[in-house]
Amino acid sequence: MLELDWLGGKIAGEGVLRLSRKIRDLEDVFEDHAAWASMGPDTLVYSVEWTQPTAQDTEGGLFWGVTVIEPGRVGEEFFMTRGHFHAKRDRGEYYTTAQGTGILLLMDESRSGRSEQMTSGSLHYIPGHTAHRVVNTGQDPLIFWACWPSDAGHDYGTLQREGFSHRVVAGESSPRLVPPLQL
Ligand code: PAN
Ligand code: ZN
Repeated sequence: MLELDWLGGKIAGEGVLRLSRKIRDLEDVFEDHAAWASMGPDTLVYSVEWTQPTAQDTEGGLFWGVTVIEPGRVGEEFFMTRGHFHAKRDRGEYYTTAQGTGILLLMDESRSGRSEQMTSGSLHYIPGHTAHRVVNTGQDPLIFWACWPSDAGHDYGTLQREGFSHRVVAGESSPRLVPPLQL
């Protein structure tokens, strides 16, 4: 059995997998390349802990994980996850926010974008065929839990080539979507 630190964003127990993404791993993700290049390459942007109780690709299995996005910006753009479509496009996912404030960016395969506000207790259903990326717009870590099918897989290449439909940047008083989108 595993133990969750729900608000701290940690999973304790055997077989927990972990990864971290630093500034140096995210060169193609942020728009302002000069700002990206001026930052310490080892600056932590986000980390993920997750459990895979079945083998990857098991039809009908589920994985469970947590992501912690640090507060910060690259130029005007807030720290965020790389974002992806699922390799098996029809696979959906749940996200739920434990702590912090952010924006879930969603984009379908015809590049139509929408967004949902993330705040403690918010639950987000990500349908299949929908790219998803989380942006930390707050001053504290943004912690969210996720549950996704074992055979979903991650397609990062499509967004690497084509980018996301929208970006989230710091506005004068509140975060702003570019191009504008109803929050
Ligand atoms: C999440 C994400 C996690 C990190 O577990 O993988 O938040 O984001 P990136 O994978 O985009 O770097 C998920 O959506 N799994 O399917
Ligand atoms: Zn996903």
